[in-house]
Amino acid sequence: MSAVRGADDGVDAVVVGAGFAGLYMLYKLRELGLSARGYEAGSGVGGTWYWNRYPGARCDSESVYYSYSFSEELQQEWEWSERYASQPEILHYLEHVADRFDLRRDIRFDTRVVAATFDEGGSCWSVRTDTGVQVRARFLISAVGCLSTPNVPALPGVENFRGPVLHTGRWPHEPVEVTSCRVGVLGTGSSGVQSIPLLAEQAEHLTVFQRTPNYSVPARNAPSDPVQSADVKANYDAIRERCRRSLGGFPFDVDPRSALSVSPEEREALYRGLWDEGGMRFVFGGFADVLTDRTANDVAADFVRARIGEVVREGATAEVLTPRDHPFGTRRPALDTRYYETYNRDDVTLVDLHRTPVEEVTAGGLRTSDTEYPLDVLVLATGFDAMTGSLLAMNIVGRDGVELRKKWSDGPRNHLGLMSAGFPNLFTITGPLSPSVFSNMPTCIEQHVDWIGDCLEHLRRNGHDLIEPTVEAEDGWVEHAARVAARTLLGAVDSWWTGANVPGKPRVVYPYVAGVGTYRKACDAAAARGYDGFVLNPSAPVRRRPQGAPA
Ligand code: NA7
Repeated sequence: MSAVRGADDGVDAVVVGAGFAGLYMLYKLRELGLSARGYEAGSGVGGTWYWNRYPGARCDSESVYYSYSFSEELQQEWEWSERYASQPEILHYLEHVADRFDLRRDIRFDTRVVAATFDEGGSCWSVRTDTGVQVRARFLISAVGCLSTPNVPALPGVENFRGPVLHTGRWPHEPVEVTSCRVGVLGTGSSGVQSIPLLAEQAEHLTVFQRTPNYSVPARNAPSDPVQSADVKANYDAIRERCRRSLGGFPFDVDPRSALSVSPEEREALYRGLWDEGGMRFVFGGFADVLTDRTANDVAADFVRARIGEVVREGATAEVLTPRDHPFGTRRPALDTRYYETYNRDDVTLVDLHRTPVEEVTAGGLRTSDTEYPLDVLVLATGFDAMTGSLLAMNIVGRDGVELRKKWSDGPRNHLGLMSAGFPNLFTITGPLSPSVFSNMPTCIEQHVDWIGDCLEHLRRNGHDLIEPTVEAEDGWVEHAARVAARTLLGAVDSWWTGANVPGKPRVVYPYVAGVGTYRKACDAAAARGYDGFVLNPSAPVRRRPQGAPA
């Protein structure tokens, strides 16, 4: 395997995106001796941590696990300052990684991939960018991230608003001064929950426009404890291995019992302990059936609801903030620092959009069905076209001129979340139908990059140029992922996990929810069996049923 023959500007691989996934992929390709070109729409590395600069932006995974494990030196030398790193610190970490491993020289910044077409004659990808560059590559590797295309709702009249309209996922790089401003925040997902307490402290008045109340768990952020950090570093191998075999990519797992098999006192004690520990331990460390049994789920949901009632002083406000329309954990729970306490402030107003929907944005504010709220700044914490938004925006065209967007018009179709039939040599790091956003992302990113690296090495050793899943394997995976999801409470709930937040988006459970450890075994098994479910070096399109043939 070598650079694409006959193409002056050919590289072995194009990697799209320079966040956690893209950086490690570039490192891996260099390690394999393959030439690579990275394209990144931002002016620097960082991906989601480059764009999400809103006040309070912070990781919901503890820093010591939300980090790379591929380099022992890196994980030993890097010191995190807090239990959960803030956006600037994670960005600094990724900049350090790019410099430490000299990755920037392979990346073209301020460059967005706008088209990628598989060239059957040349058995390679022809990739076009918005800067007019055309490059040919044997492999096309998407590292575009799961949460990178902002979901901007069509708000009537928004073009008339006199002040700035800021999406949390495209926050300005220069400081935003809101001290003497009336600020409105639309959205109470993780971005809203993180930014609202800080905006409330800064703004003259904050109005929060909430459609669906979210469950939020205290993060219990704190400065890093040097003794704990040293202990983690001394035991990193075992900790990382535990993450890789776990449900959520963390070094802790669910309690294997049913919530209903223990006494109310024992349940309360378990949840109280997890609540006091804070963060993802509460989300991923509860009883095994919390996401599969509605009654078991009520135990966790009631526990959180009771905490909201304890913190928020005004009863009517507490009720509006209390989620009752969906089970706990079926939408991504937020982690917070003083979120519910913020509603006890005199300079914060909560508007229930379920009761009084948005009618329009005016020049001076936002008008709901009963009131116009005067605003100087409007913050859209309205989320993302998650998991497929950025991937499909690349206009990927595979064999026979088939567009990925069309092929996936009823939902993503791929094998193991990694490759789609008819799109040879296209790999999707943390693609839909892989655990991705249902886990600690770096754990899954490293697993995918390692799997892809091993696969490329296997192709080279065996003299293959192409790899592509069979339609049968893909059908099997899509069906399996749907079956696993159907055993949970997730599918019935509107969320960005089910694509319900973007009008017209196909409605499926996008992440693979059987767990990180289970998923890893499936990927490892396919590789160990000589890439079972894939065809290597296919000279012709992989078997398709002839039209009209019996199914
Ligand atoms: P989310 O979790 O998708 O939250 C978006 C929020 O914006 C949510 O409260 C939505 O209400 C609200 N929203 C979206 N569109 C509208 C309109 N048109 N009107 C009113 N409210 C609206 O995105 P985040 O950025 O907070 O978090 C994304 C992930 O990033 C997060 O889970 C972490 O993994 C990191 P809705 O719930 O749809 O009623």
